[in-house]
Order: sequence, then C-alpha cells, then structure tokens
Amino acid sequence: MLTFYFCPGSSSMAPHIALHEVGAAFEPKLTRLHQQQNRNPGYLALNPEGKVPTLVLEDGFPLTEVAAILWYLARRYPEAGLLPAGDIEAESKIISWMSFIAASIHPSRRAGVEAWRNIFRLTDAKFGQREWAVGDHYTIADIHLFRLFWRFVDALHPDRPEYPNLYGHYDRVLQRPAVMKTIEIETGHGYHLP
Ligand SMILES: N[C@@H](CCC(=O)N[C@@H](CS)C(=O)NCC(=O)O)C(=O)O
Repeated sequence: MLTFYFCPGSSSMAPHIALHEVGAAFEPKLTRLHQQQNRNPGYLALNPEGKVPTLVLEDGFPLTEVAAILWYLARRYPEAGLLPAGDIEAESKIISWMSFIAASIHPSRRAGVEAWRNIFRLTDAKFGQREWAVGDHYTIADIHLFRLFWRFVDALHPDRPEYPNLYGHYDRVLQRPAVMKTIEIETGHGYHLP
C-alpha cells in the first residue's frame, strides 16, 4: 500500500487531493511541521530535505516533490483522467504549468507579501478566462495551482476583483468531492501554518 506523509495546509495538500481523486488506498502519516516531526531521523531517512510531502511507493521508494507525486498518481490511475495521456502538447503544457508553480509561485512567498501578491497578479493574467489550466479538463496542473492559491487566500484574504480568474478557478476546484474531503480531513487535524 502507498504511505503518505503530510501536514495539513502545506504543499502536501495537493497530492492529498490527488490521492482522493484517484481513489488510491493509502496509509496517511500525519507529520506535524510545527512539532518538527519532519526533522526526526526516521523521516529524514525517507526525505533528507525534511519536507512534506513524501509518498512511499509499493516498492518502498520514497517519492518526493509535489509535481512528481501528482504525475505518478495520474499515470498510475489513468481512469481518473487527471492527465491527457498521449497528447504531447497537452502533457507539455501541464509540465510547463507545474514547473512554473513549483519554481516561481511557491518560492515567491519567502520573498515577502508584495512578491507573493505580484506573482499571483501575473498568474491571474497568464491563466486568463479559461476554465482549467490546460484544455477543457481538470488535471493535476489545476490541483497544483489550486493549493498555492488556496494558501494565499487563507493567509491574506485578497480582494476577489484583484484576482478574478484565479478566484473563478478556486471556486470550481472547491466544488470537487475529493477537494472537499481533503479539506474536511485536514481541518479535522487542525492547521498550524506559519
Ligand atoms: N519542492 C517541494 C517543496 C515542499 C515544501 O516546501 N514543503 C514545506 C511545506 S509547504 C515543508 O515541508 N517545509 C518544512 C521545512 O522546510 O522544514 C515540493 O514541491 O514538494
């Protein structure tokens, strides 16, 4: 069975949503960052960087990085339709979005509130008025984007007119049963976010 190390509201929220989307059986391992449970020797042996998420695969390999875990789940459970397999253009666009999210959106928070606001302004324009990040369907790129914007909304409560496209996307993703279930579970554990 898959084993999933996560902390509510953190980066691990995206693969947590995906695990529910695909209906995979997994053992959840709550790893409380505020209690430094990501720094104990057992966890560091799995993920030497001491970050969540980690998904331990059935062969024992500890898969790290949100984008890789999302990709694994989408490919492993193709019937969930989270990745348009076989469509090179669509797959490349998904990698493009996820690279941008991991490399530009995620680190911007550490650069301060104004940098954080600016990257979401740019992302809102880049996203435009489409329904989903790539093509006509909800994919792993939408899950990845949603979790970062969810965190931004939770922390700063930005005005809706400032980020109209991202708020529209946020509202659509929030309606998904797997997203509601993940939020319910994570809320039950409690958020201890900096
Ligand atoms: N590049 C990683 C980033 C993961 C990450 O930054 N996780 C944060 C929580 S959002 C973490 O575990 N921080 C704990 C620490 O650095 O001590 C990914 O995409 O999975």
